[in-house]
Amino acid sequence: MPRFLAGQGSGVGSAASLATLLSLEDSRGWTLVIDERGQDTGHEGIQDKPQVGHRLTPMSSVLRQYMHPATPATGRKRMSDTPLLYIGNKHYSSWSLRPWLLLREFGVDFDERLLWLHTPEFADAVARASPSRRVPVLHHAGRVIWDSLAICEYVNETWLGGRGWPAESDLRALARSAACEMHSGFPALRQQLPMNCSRQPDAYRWDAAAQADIDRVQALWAQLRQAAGPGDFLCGGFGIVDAMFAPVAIRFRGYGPELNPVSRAYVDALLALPGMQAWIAEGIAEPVRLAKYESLK
Ligand SMILES: N[C@@H](CCC(=O)N[C@@H](CS)C(=O)NCC(=O)O)C(=O)O
Repeated sequence: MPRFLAGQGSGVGSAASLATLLSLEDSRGWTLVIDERGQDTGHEGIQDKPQVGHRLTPMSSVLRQYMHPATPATGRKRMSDTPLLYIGNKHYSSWSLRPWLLLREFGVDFDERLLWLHTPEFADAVARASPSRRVPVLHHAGRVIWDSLAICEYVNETWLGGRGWPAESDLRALARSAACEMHSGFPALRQQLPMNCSRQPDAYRWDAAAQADIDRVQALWAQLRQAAGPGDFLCGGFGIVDAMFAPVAIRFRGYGPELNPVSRAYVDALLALPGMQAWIAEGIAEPVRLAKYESLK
């Protein structure tokens, strides 16, 4: 399958010049794959705005196959009540994976629409679909729910009858704390070990801050596993807290940090989920690669 891997393009300094460049090139039938560098915005893996150094790559029919039609405007009622989840590239979008996996593992019927991150099409479509201009965002029954954790809570209330969290209140409090810590924390882990579905461990190493995040994740996992008793997942059976940590399993698989036996077993259990295997396979099959994440060696 052809692959669209961005190279080290010449720098384009500002968002304004980038927008001009993109619209010009887009009207000539090109799409882009961005090589981003620069400051992390604190968001998981994928950066907020292109920074410097990007190059445009011709769009092929292969990539067109993956492009989804224009999205309905925010607030416009869809004919179907089937929930519609907007996601980013499966290869990289760790935030998107979380609610997608929850829906999938609990067997909720849903439609998905993939918006290619860092394309002009993404900017247009996400502006219509999501008030935060980020994915994931869920449309259901005239409602728009954005942000991964809010979507998981909505899924839990609407389709899971509360099964997304442990029934026992002490364990539920722990699970919620861990899920929220994942949602708001671990910046060095997210920045230096971005999710990349096809990555294999190599000589690439991270700094002490990222290692401290890795250690903290493992301590958290051990605490929950000990509190929960039997079962493969953090609170026994799969739930929201596991969906929140699912991208970490892909990170650990791809970068190969040393893991204790409890963490190893948990990562293996997450990676063995049918939903995880499907997401990873579909991510690997995508025709887009972002050089920023592919060049971590
Ligand atoms: N806190 C949000 C973060 C969502 C987020 O940052 N999503 C990224 C993709 S993984 C995004 O949409 N970025 C927009 C962009 O790159 O332009 C959540 O939990 O859903």
